[in-house]
Amino acid sequence: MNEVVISGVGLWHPADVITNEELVGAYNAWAARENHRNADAIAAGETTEIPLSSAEFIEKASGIRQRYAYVKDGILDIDRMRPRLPERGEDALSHQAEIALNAAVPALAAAGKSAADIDLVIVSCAYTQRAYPAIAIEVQAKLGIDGAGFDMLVACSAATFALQRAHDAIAAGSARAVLVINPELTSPQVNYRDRDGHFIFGDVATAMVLERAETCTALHSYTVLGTRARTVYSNNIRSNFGYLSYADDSNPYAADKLFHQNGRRVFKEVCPMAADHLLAQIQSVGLAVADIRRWWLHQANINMNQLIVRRLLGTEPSQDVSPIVLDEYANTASAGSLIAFALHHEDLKAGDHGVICSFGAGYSIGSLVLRKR
Ligand code: CO8
Repeated sequence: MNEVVISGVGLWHPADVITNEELVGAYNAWAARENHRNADAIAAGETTEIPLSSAEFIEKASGIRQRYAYVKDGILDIDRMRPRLPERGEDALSHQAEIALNAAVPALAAAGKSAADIDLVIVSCAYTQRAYPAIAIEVQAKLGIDGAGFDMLVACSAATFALQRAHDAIAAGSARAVLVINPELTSPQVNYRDRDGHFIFGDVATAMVLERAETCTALHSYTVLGTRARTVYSNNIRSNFGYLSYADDSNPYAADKLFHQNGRRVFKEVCPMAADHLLAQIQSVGLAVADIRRWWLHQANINMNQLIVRRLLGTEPSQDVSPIVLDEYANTASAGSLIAFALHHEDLKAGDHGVICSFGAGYSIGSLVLRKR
């Protein structure tokens, strides 16, 4: 088996920011208008008042202060409350391929690799904007890569599960180097009229290059000591968006077609699963928790991350040990742990160990144990 390394990482975020205050301002203006419209029905007990949101609640409950939006226009407009995304023609570069390229190009540069070095492109994220042709093949063509590309979806664990696929392909010898890209365009799937979920997500793209150790020339590189993927079926995070709506006559724009969750249940069920998974993963490569210099964890909720690390280490986690990026980026589906890695890896010393771990819808948990070279 070939030794596999991560040799390049790329991160891109949109220019537009939406703060908690802006988001709550728009939601509350919409809720107040609806409540005013329905005042008689509310007074008669026929319907209930729509509750207001609060920026303080959002930051305290999640750690999120702002999020990036690929297209901000439309999201804060109470007559619309979704991004106003211009449709592109079939001959134009698609939105998702564009943001994928924005992360892929710096990842290739960091690895010192060109299109000729890559055999496989995996685009892996929570949603792709179409079923086919694969976004990965569009990106492959744009970069001039002669090989194969495919898309895969595993919600919040899409990135780590794709990194496992990349690792296995290189280890087995079916690819020399693999480009994994996570163009997380989440804002079109957010229900900005749902108080429980309107604040959770942001848009971003991340990418990584994996290759055989012997071809690596990168300044910062990491041997992949082990990978682990686990899924346990749960309905607590769900989107019913899909191609059957055309045939089953359901409303393709109904609330159940957008992201919805039972956040409290997710919190309670996923934290212990993630901690147990990480412990087993670290032990399986012959390491102990104390050997891990840095934890690049999924970024859904700051309290969740602190609970998991506290459970593992028995101490209060610091930003140095377990960096938090969701205050700036919010939950970016599968890209969160890779953003944490992209922004917080260069200071590690040769021999230091770190863990990338995602957890979320499915449920799905994915992890990689790394050693800096
Ligand atoms: N403003 C003010 N009050 C609020 C708000 C708000 N916006 N929202 C809820 N409240 C109220 C509630 O009504 C409740 O009031 P009461 O006590 O009177 O009933 C109170 O605040 C507490 O509500 P919760 O119990 O719901 O609040 P929590 O403390 O549990 O925090 C969280 C809510 C932040 C959602 C938290 O539960 C959480 O983060 N859970 C984990 C969720 C998670 O990790 N989910 C993963 C989802 S991501 C994923 O898997 C990827 C999916 C694919 C990508 C999708 C792209 C769109």
